[in-house]
Amino acid sequence: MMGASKPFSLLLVMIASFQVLVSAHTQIWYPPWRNNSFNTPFSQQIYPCAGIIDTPDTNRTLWPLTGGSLNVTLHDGAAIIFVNLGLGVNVTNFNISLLAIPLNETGAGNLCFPQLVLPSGLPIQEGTQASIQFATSNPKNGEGLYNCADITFSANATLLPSDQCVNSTTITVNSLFSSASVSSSNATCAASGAATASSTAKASSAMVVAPSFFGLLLCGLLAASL
Ligand SMILES: *[C@@H]1O[C@H](CO)[C@@H](O)[C@H](O)[C@H]1NC(C)=O
Ligand SMILES: *[C@@H]1O[C@H](CO)[C@@H](O)[C@H](O)[C@H]1NC(C)=O
Ligand SMILES: *[C@@H]1O[C@H](CO)[C@@H](O)[C@H](O)[C@H]1NC(C)=O
Ligand SMILES: *[C@@H]1O[C@H](CO)[C@@H](O)[C@H](O)[C@H]1NC(C)=O
Ligand SMILES: *[C@@H]1O[C@H](CO)[C@@H](O)[C@H](O)[C@H]1NC(C)=O
Ligand SMILES: *[C@@H]1O[C@H](CO)[C@@H](O)[C@H](O)[C@H]1NC(C)=O
Ligand SMILES: *[C@@H]1O[C@H](CO)[C@@H](O)[C@H](O)[C@H]1NC(C)=O
Ligand SMILES: *[C@@H]1O[C@H](CO)[C@@H](O)[C@H](O)[C@H]1NC(C)=O
Ligand SMILES: *[C@@H]1O[C@H](CO)[C@@H](O)[C@H](O)[C@H]1NC(C)=O
Ligand SMILES: [Cu+2]
Repeated sequence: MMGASKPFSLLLVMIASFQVLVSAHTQIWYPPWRNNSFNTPFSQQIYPCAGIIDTPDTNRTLWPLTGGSLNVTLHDGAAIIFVNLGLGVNVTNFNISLLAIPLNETGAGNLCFPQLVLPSGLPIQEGTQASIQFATSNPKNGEGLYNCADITFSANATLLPSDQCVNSTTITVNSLFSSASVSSSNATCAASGAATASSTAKASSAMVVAPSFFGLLLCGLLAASL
């Protein structure tokens, strides 16, 4: 009986690890993430930081005052990527965007930003504590995944050396809607409207909710900024 249960439990372990791989989402390597969000009771689906609290034990990485490196892995096939910053400890309001326009990413692999540029005018000085939120949205169903890394801004910090900051050749990254003109709000809104209309023909209506939502959101943002 024992002999028979061993391969069976091995199979269970294999199924369990396969499920982890299937649901494996994103991972922050640098600055080191708050904790391993693949472990229970954490879940990357929990906003804003996978259900992981910023405790006094949390690792805080020194990060340059003018913006630092971010090294992540995307395990899924496609993602709309946002990188946000929240100032302070235990922040819940990640209201500073470190990407001017969200990124449209396809393929699984590593993505490394040598230096994310900070918006000007932030109240950041030596020792300011903050958290970086790496947020992705599944372009097919809108599922959001979140991971956070905690930092302390400092002039002592360095950027990652280039041999430790590389993008995989397996992934493609563009600005969201880069194929459409962003020179006027009309062009972008017309393009996203057309994309929604054409995908409605071949996909269920639920599948197009997220793209059309992003289209409207981006149209609204662009219209507001014009
Ligand atoms: C960046 O991520 C890749 C794996 O995806 C890893 O090999 C490399 O060590 C990471 N670098 C740092 C500094 O975290
Ligand atoms: C915090 O950093 C230490 C030293 O780099 C490392 O050993 C530890 O695993 C990190 N903790 C977490 C939760 O990642
Ligand atoms: C963040 O808040 C939690 C719960 O309110 C608390 O336990 C924790 O110590 C706080 N973290 C820091 C770094 O103060
Ligand atoms: C990371 O999470 C584990 C539970 O998975 C917990 O035991 C540990 O204290 C956490 N580490 C930090 C630095 O919060
Ligand atoms: C972000 O939120 C904080 C706290 O709610 C607020 O003080 C700050 O002005 C906000 N910053 C921006 C850029 O909106
Ligand atoms: C940066 O280095 C200086 C000199 O070693 C030190 O006094 C200061 O505390 C460091 N800053 C941080 C945020 O660690
Ligand atoms: C990786 O791709 C991102 C997004 O296109 C880009 O900003 C970054 O500079 C690339 N990293 C490297 C090391 O070329
Ligand atoms: C994202 O990129 C993929 C392939 O690179 C492209 O087919 C798709 O239309 C793009 N989506 C948006 C919303 O820009
Ligand atoms: C934007 O589109 C509307 C309706 O399609 C049109 O009336 C208007 O002239 C367009 N504006 C520009 C700047 O192209
Ligand atoms: Cu996933």
